[in-house]
Amino acid sequence: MATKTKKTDKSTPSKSKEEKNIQGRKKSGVKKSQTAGANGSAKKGKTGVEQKSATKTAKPASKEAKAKTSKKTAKKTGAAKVKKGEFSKETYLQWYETMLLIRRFEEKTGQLYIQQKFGGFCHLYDGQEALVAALATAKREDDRVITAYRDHAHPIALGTDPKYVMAELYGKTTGLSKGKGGSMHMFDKEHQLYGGHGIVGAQIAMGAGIAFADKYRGGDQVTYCYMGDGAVRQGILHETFNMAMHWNLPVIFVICSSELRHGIVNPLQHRACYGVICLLGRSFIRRGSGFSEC
Ligand SMILES: Cc1ncc(C[n+]2csc(CCOP(=O)(O)OP(=O)(O)O)c2C)c(N)n1
Ligand SMILES: [Mg+2]
Repeated sequence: MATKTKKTDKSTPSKSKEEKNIQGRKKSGVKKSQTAGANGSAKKGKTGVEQKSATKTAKPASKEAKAKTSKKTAKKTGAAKVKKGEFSKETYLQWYETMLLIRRFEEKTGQLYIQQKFGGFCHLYDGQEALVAALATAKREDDRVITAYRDHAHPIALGTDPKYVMAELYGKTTGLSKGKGGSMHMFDKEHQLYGGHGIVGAQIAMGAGIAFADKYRGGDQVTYCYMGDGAVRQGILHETFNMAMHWNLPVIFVICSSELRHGIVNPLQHRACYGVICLLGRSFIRRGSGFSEC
């Protein structure tokens, strides 16, 4: 991300809407996880597409020189298109890279599971990769993430080396949860991933609890709480939404259907289901509260 060219270089990715939003809550500078890509390139010190553009555009220069480099950069990266759209080309590439990494990882995981190389459960996330890839971009380094049992993709999107996820599947001590959790219980302290939970809906209340703790301590972190559409029918969701609304908790509930996998969605059923979820969500929108639909 090109943060230093904010005033002069309007065509650089730094102007894109999502990056502005990310920086809105930031206390100082752009953090590593947002600049270097969500696929672990920050951790490994690789030069991600965003890093490249940042180094190219961050050089101090005169106004004329800056204008020239901005045109050149725009030509090379296609950043000029950002003016019309909301996201930069770099961001799209970053998302694609993350989605592809997750898909390839899960394809291999599925094969190994069928070959009975590891035991326990194995829930895949294919078809839902875009969700974690996009939200990993929005997430600040210290924001929290909690999800259900379909959780291989989350640590990968957050920047964990996939080998630690695979080690967890194999029950190795080098795994994310020291081999004690397996497929459904991926935890990653470094990336603020609070699991991986097997009980449908359990993470809903825990997500709100984490958000409450942050608010209570005076922090400005946000908790991303993922759930499947089936979890919406759990009673705890209603209790949690109610409390989150009243206490104005910094928690984002992300609901996604695993039926998106392989495009097996029945459009009518799908629409009906999401219609109900939207109505339910709307009933918790209160004036002055942070609740809103998207
Ligand atoms: C409290 C509870 N009830 C039932 C189950 C059994 N169960 C496992 S997966 C599942 C479906 C959950 O659907 P959804 O939340 O939409 O997640 P998806 O698998 O579609 O991602 C159920 C009912 C469970 N794990 N926990
Ligand atoms: Mg579902």
